[in-house]
Amino acid sequence: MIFNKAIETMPREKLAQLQLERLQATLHRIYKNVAFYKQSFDKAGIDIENITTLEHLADLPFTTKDDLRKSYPYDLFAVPLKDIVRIHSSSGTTGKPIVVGYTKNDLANWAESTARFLVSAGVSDHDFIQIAFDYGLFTGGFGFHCGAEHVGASVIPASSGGNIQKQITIMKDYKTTVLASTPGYAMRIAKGLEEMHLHPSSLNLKIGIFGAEPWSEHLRTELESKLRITAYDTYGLSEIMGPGVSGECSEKNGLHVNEDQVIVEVIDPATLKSVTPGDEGELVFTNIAKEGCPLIRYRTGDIARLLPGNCACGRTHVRMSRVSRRADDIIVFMGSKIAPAQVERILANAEGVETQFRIVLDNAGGTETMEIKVAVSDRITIDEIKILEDLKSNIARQIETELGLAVKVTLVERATLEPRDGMKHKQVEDNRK
Ligand code: DLL
Repeated sequence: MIFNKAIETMPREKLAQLQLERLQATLHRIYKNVAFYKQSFDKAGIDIENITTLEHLADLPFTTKDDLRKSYPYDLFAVPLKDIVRIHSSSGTTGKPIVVGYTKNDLANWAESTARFLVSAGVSDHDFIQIAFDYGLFTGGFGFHCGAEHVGASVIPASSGGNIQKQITIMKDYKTTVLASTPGYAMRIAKGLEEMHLHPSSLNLKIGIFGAEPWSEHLRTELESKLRITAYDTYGLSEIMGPGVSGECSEKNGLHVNEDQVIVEVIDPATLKSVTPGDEGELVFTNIAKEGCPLIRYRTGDIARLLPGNCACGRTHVRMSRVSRRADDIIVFMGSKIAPAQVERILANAEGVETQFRIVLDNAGGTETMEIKVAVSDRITIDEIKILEDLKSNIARQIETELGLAVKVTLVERATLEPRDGMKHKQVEDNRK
């Protein structure tokens, strides 16, 4: 099934024309209403009247996460605040979160965007969809909630708090047919079923919509077999829309990008030039239908590629591969995205420790764990036990308060934190399988 046939199967030429018209309208609005973009275009010597083809998009400057942080909270909004009807945000990597605002039209477009991917995964108004993405400032819960209502499915806004047993009981009693969550959370549900001695066939589940963090074909196979479902990948980011940017169809061979909402480019993060079509690089998105805070050429930090050729499902919108990795050092732990710089900032304010540290991630035993090894200051000797215990609990408390994560803190001597061969980022040791 295709939710919006006219848009999703639009001939490429017509789609390009629609994109150009929407791009031009967006550029005019932001040049007039957003001081950041006026300054940025003026500085780059851009006359937006000269953006007359889609190729000209490459002449425009990029927008970065840093630009969003500096504009905290509302400086990138392109409409008066009275027209903003919803605000979401995503945790910042250096303290300040980024904030996004939606107008009524933006919410309608967002619901339509996620609805398309639900329908392309086979969800209909006969389904019971349990949304186990977090509801709150994070876009996952509300993004899929509105899309699922738009489809007419019966929505169970379970969120991801609370314990897994409760989640499973709801799933069983309410006869849930679709689970929307992070793949990591779905794995916890699979493990919970085993612990509760419940066979997946005692549930009514048939579809899983998973995203918000990187996952693999291997994990897909595992989830499909453990939960007896067909699992689909769905991608998005708060800055651009939240979920609804791209999602898989029944072919499960790449994620269709909602190209009437965004223009996607893939660039080489080193040269900032477009890669050869089909090559891997950093995804860059431009909002062309957003009123609240449209972004131009936003650098996502996500590495993927665009797939050539047509899709057998009939949709004409381009497909992207899974996100293979991030260009930066952001790590995903239990559904939260953390930059090592956040830990560094907390340590910089802590007494008695250096700012050298290592984040050690593991999932031995099926549960993800994070340990933070911190170098003790030379001023404290490693056998001053009481002081060390206080230090550890202060840091752990600070991390829990600021990042919302329960972690184990271990104090070590600085020399033990020298990076070892094969470590991708010197501050992170990821032993997760
Ligand atoms: O994760 C929005 C979302 C919610 C997407 C629910 C899908 C489902 P943020 O918290 O801003 O927003 O995080 C965005 O998460 O830049 C990617 O690095 C990563 N990400 C999101 N989806 C995927 C995916 C939401 N399917 C960041 N595969 C993005 C790999 C993903 N990484």
